Amino acid sequence: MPSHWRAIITQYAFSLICSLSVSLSDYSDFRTQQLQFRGDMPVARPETSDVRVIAHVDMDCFYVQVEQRKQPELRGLPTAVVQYNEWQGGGLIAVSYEARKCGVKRSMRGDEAKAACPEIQLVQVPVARGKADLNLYRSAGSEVVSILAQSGKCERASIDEVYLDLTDAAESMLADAPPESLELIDEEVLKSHILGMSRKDGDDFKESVRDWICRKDADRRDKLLSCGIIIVAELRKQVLKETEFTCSAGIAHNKMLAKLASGMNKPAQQTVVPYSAVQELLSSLPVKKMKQLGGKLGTSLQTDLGVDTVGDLLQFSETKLQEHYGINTGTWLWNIARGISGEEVQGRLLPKSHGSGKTFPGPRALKSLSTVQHWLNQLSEELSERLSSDLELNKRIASTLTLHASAFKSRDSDSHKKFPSKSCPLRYGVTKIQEDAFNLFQAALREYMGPFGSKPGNKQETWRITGLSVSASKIVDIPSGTSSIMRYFQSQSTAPSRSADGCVQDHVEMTPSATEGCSVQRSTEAQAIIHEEDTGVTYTLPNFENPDKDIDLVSKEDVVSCPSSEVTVIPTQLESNRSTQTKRTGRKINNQNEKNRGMPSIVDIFKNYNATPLSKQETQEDSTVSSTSRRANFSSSSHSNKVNQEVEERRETDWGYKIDEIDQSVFDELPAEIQRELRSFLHPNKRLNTSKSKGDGSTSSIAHYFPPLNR
Ligand code: TTP
Repeated sequence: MPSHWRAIITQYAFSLICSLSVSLSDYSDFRTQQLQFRGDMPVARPETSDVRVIAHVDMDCFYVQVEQRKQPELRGLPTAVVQYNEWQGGGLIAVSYEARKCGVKRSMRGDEAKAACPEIQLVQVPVARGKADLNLYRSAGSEVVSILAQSGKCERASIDEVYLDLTDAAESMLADAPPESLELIDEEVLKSHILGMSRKDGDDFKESVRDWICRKDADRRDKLLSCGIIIVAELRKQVLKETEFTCSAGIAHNKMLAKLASGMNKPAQQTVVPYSAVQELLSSLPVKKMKQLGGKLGTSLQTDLGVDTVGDLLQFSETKLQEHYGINTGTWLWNIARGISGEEVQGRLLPKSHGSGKTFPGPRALKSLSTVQHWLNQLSEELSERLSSDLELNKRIASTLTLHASAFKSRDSDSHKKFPSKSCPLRYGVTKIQEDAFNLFQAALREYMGPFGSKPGNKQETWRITGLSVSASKIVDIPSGTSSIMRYFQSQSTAPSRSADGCVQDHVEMTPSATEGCSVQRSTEAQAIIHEEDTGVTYTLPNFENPDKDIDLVSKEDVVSCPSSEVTVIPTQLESNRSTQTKRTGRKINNQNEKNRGMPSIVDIFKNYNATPLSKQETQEDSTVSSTSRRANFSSSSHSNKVNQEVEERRETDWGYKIDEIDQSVFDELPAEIQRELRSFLHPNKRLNTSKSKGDGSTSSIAHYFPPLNR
């Protein structure tokens, strides 16, 4: 085999074994993959000794602004965006500031809002597949991100929120054109709210701001913050000019403080937290308002330690807090009481995960497996569409599928029992996602109902589903050089079709066979789901999250957070059933029907590969070029390049880590020369997973997926 082909194949094998391992190894690597449980307890991260300048930018009444841009005649009028739902005029999800002045709140339904403000304009969220379609808002959010990302390291935190690390930009400004040297300070800068700024009676507000910003005797931290104020004001103006959207911002020395500040003066304003104002800010801040203290941890602080405000934590030593909450969380609490947070702005412009959800409140609660399946199919379709577009546009793939639901029982002896969340390896293709989502649901339902809950004939206990969502997480970039995988996916038909070997059953069995065909992982931390009806948004509320703003944060992110580390794989009989079953069907994957249903075989990928043969070195150079041009697309600024370089580095780490998860038995069945090539990719210090072959008498399917090229 020519060396350039080997190099190409090696790259494919490398990426496919890591990412598409569901089809290649019949889930075997997932069986050996033990993901670590990470609870939702906050963890202290060391704060750098260098002064940082961080901004949190939050769009004002975002969905309303998007709708007003579409219909300019609505500008200036009290307006609200309502969900797709006829009941009582639909629930409000975004309310303009004009409507807020009339007493309209997000918690209201359309009819209530009209009663409070008869002139209110209600705009319905766009609808697709019988549920809210948020694409319009997502792409509007992306427009904003692309502007903000030019200024420094940028982290998209939700559909309408962004963190920026402006340290480099502020330092450059301080070196080249410090505020005190500026003759003209923009009006937008002068409108900034600077916490703790002293102002003598009668002093003009803007003059006081100017004095604060231009103080010659200010310390370096405040000088950098002043530069941040000027930069953010300029960015907000640019966002307004280019997108017609207003936004508010918080500017501080860390993410935590910047986020707290951004909501303090809305709309279209910015708030600054100098070091000197931190204690005062925190002393009056109710613990529950602090990110990560909205849930059980905050409640425990209130009830067990009598802490009402974040500042109250100052009375406890670090050791005392560690005794109560463990070393990490204890230190984190000690730190936040002092406004210390080492959390860094991640250079991430794309969402961490994708989710699609819907609620079924009151009489619309789902009560049969067939209706659940119907809705899961819709949600899975939307999810699949977004995964395909992420793959196509961003060359990213997700590897974990998670099902969340909220439910209640008709005769509930255990009313607080949450419907468990379930995850499994994600298989691309609409039908696969639909099948897996439904299987996850059935597994979760069995657990929720308990051993006697839904025995056939047991009419006493029935269930109702009030919310459903599916999400895809553990998203990673495809390593460069795998362009034909993209081509393969593009050539795939995504038309859903009923699976011949599907595991869908329209009843709940209390035996494991109900989920045959699914490898089920149990989410160790059940996540509460709070949905807005029909918004298509799933609001996950991990324990200890702030139920107010943090729900927003997660929900707006379109993200159902399911980091791998929160999921524990529990190898079950079901998984080996799955392995066996998939092995049986593995050989068929080459036929057209199978192809249309989801995961490609590696053979098909090779068939579609038309690249001009290159030497191994050339291949690598080519990869570099492609990743460079991808970087160039993000931003031309050198800072951005640095950001993306970090992303590239992280990507390599991601894949390096995954290599360790390759099942030895899968590896053994690769052709010897490919094995050699693959080995050369492996980190010398890391070894392959040495778990034994499955021992069920069957051979792994990899050989069938991986015939010689000249076949
Ligand atoms: P938020 O930023 O929480 O609110 P907002 O932008 O509407 O208003 P504010 O000026 O106070 O920040 O949410 C951003 C968008 O997310 C919001 O416009 C609509 C959507 N959203 C929901 O769909 N459901 C919700 O429960 C929340 C909180 C937001």
